[in-house]
Amino acid sequence: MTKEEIEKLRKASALGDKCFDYICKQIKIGMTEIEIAKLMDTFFVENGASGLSFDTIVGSGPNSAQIHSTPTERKIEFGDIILLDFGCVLDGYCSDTSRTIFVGEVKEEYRKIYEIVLSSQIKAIEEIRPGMTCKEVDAISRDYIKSFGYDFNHALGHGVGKVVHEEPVISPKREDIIDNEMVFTIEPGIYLENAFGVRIEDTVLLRDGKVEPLSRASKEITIL
Ligand SMILES: [Mn+2]
Repeated sequence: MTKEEIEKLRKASALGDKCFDYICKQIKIGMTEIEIAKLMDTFFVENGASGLSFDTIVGSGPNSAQIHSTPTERKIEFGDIILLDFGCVLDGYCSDTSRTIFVGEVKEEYRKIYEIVLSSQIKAIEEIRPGMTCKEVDAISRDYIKSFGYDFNHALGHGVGKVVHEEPVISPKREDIIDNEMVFTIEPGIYLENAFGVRIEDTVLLRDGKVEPLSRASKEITIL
């Protein structure tokens, strides 16, 4: 990526951060997933985005266990977990961020899984270096998650640019080398079928040998 492209990606991610802050203030018990997704989509467009990187995901309660759920008429309840995966296109460049939040309280089982996913994501952010293969990068988060007896059925990440899913694909099957000036996502998750799921995703820049997150929305446990 060129400096100019990186700045555009940074701005797109920053708009994603603002959308997250906005929606956290808007979500109320009784709202549907579709209503929440529409509010996010409208926020993006009203704040300069030309469109969305992909269809916004709002998965609440058991719907959070689906990797890519489509928003439904399910109403938000007290004690819910909500998985949000959202991105906009700003000045021709995409953002892609996921956060998992809680309504009213955090059940102990949710907190436990959240902390494993978050630690696995931070571990990748801290340990990724240029010259690693995609497989090695993927393994940083995945091996950590596996050490608790879980796994996830998707790649750890993907490149982001003018299109939301670009090379490199950071999966256990890929031997491509990652390098400085690359922008990609780090998005580990744990999904417990028919129960709930957690994914935490940042779009990051690899520069000067280290990972710098472009998306900076809070990853502290967020209880609405
Ligand atoms: Mn993604």
